[in-house]
Amino acid sequence: MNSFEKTVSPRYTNTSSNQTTTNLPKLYLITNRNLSKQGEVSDVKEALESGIKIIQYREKESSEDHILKKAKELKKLTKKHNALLIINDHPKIAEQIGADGIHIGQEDMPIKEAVKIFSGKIIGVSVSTIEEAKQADEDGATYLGIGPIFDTGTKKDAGKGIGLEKIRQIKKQTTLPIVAIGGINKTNTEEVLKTGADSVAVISAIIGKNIKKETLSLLKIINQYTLGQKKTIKYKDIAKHINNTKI
Ligand code: TZP
Ligand code: MG
Repeated sequence: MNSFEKTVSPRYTNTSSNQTTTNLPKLYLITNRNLSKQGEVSDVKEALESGIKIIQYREKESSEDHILKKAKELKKLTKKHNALLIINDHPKIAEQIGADGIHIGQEDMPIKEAVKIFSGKIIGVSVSTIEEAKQADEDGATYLGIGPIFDTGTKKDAGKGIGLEKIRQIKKQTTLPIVAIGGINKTNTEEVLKTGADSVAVISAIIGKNIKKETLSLLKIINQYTLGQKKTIKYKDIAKHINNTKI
């Protein structure tokens, strides 16, 4: 296992038990320029300071120069906080700034091509059907973004929510880590996690709101759920969780 696999790869083989281990952070924040009140860089800085460990820079409207400049700033911040930075599309920019990975949709570059360019890095792929999920797994994706789970106003062309059952169905077909996305917020995070999703990705639950407050609320829900799932919890682990949650 190389240092990348140990620290950031969401899928690696645990050599002692020979089982696939998931270490994708459980709360995944995606930037959004339109909803942002203070700019994406400030949004990300506050979210990182509140404990978020994975950020996706997703920018659809700006020039490549602008995206490159912002991506560099975000990389500095995520590095400082020991968090992952994923770039939506823009493989060249992702490579140039040394991002931890890219996220691609069904209409973007072929997954196999991304695997060639980003070998050893994270390649997230958006899927909404079992067929797309199986194909992405076969082609070498490192995680699946499944959505939209619920209806969302943030991505206008996302279509209707596909529902929680779809996560359960896809989970039966793949061992890849699953990031659920679309309409996820404080009121439904727990039911999303109950499906077996490894991570929840959010935009409007955090962006455009009080970033620190909303991030901490979501992390608290996630930590409580995760603690509840553990069969044996050492006292030290509980103390660590409570400290991390800062509530
Ligand atoms: N992909 C599927 S739904 C979505 C994306 C990028 C938008 C999610 O935004 P929100 O505000 O968390 O529903
Ligand atoms: Mg895309």
